Amino acid sequence: MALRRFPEGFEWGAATAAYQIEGAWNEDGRGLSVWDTFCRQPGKVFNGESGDVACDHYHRYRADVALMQQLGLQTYRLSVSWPRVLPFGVGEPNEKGLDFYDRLVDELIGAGIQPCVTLYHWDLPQALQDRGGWANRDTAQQFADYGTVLYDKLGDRVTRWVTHNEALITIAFGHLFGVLAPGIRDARVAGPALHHVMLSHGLAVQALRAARPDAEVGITHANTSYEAVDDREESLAALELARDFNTRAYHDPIYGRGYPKTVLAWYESQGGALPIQDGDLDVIAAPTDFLGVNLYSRQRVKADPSVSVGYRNAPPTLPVLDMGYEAAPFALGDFVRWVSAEYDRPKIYITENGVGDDTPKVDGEIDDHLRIDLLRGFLTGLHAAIEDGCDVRAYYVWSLLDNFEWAFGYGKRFGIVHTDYATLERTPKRSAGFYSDVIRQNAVDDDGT
Ligand code: GCO
Repeated sequence: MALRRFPEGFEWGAATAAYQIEGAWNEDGRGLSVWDTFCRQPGKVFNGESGDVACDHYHRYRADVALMQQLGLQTYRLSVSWPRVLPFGVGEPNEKGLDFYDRLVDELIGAGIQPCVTLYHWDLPQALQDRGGWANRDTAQQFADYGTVLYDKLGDRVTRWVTHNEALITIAFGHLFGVLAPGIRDARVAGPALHHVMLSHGLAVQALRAARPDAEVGITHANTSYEAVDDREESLAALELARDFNTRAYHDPIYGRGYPKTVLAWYESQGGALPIQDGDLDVIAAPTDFLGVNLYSRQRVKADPSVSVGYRNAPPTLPVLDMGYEAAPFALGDFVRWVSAEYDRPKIYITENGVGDDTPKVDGEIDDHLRIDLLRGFLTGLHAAIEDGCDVRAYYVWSLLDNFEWAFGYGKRFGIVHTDYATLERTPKRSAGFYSDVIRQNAVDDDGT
């Protein structure tokens, strides 16, 4: 197979998130997050599992960084647990919590791995949720103040910051469908929460510019490459509605376009009008340095006037993966082309892309060839999009380790490294070797598509 070489200086990394890997849920002064609460509600998480222990990264971070170095990672995307740093979300920082991230950053830099720090990967302090959480406008400024605590402590070494991970999921899954923390199912709450999450991003960008003017900052969104089931006018209109609600709602304001009218109208119709105040949209549109793209699949959509948003997802036509979405490796390149054209070719980091594949360990080996095949396909499509002029500079595979997959508990494995949850032993999978080769060559062997 031909080798597709990535541009000189392209960066290769892996991503994780605090609640999914750290454990130590009640150690060294960490406060409660909405996920600690959610996991303790019967029926919310598969098998009643939680991130209490997870991968115990809090205690094993040195060995994990050594593993990253062994794999050849050039950069590593982590998230900070807000309640570990500010147990009640505000007030005096918990020095032991800050010290963990201080040591982790030093370990990464000592290993020649550039940290990329996400401020928020869904673990809101429960104390703030008790005061309304994202539906309370105060949380937006409290988020920026939390960011300043990190910028001050880590900003002399961390130069790449992500404000939010997947605001869509925070809002849709956490506040509309109720299937993720905080488990709310109320559009009257979700609308204000959406706006305050976006406002908090803008305030956190402003705070970074004040504290660390030389750093780079962006936001990471959950994405799907949407396609119409056919080229009938109603289907094409359904496609644009899907993009409005799932993509433009979270990207347009960042790029100074405000919210899509369809989204504003829908939330108003549901009693959850977005409480936009004068100046808010300018704050949200504070210039950013990159766009973080997370993507796992594509979704075909069709018109359906019987539902309030006017479209619905169409049945799959490709093999369906363990996570319930289609095996569609072409989706990454397709979406990168679309988002580049839609938003005037921003600098892009692929901040998450990977495969849920539960291939077991047999005789000490994990032969996860499905993950390798799909990663090869994703990267082939990404390379083609870069060749077509998209400005993609880095790729973070999700994930370094098998970890806590939210409501799926430990039932879904996304790591290129296997985690034995009984012993917490890490075992690189076959895909880890594949990925190390990609990093070393800065190239992927073409998947022939
Ligand atoms: C997400 C989250 C990750 C998930 C990953 C696999 O994109 O949903 O950022 O925390 O674990 O995507 O589903």
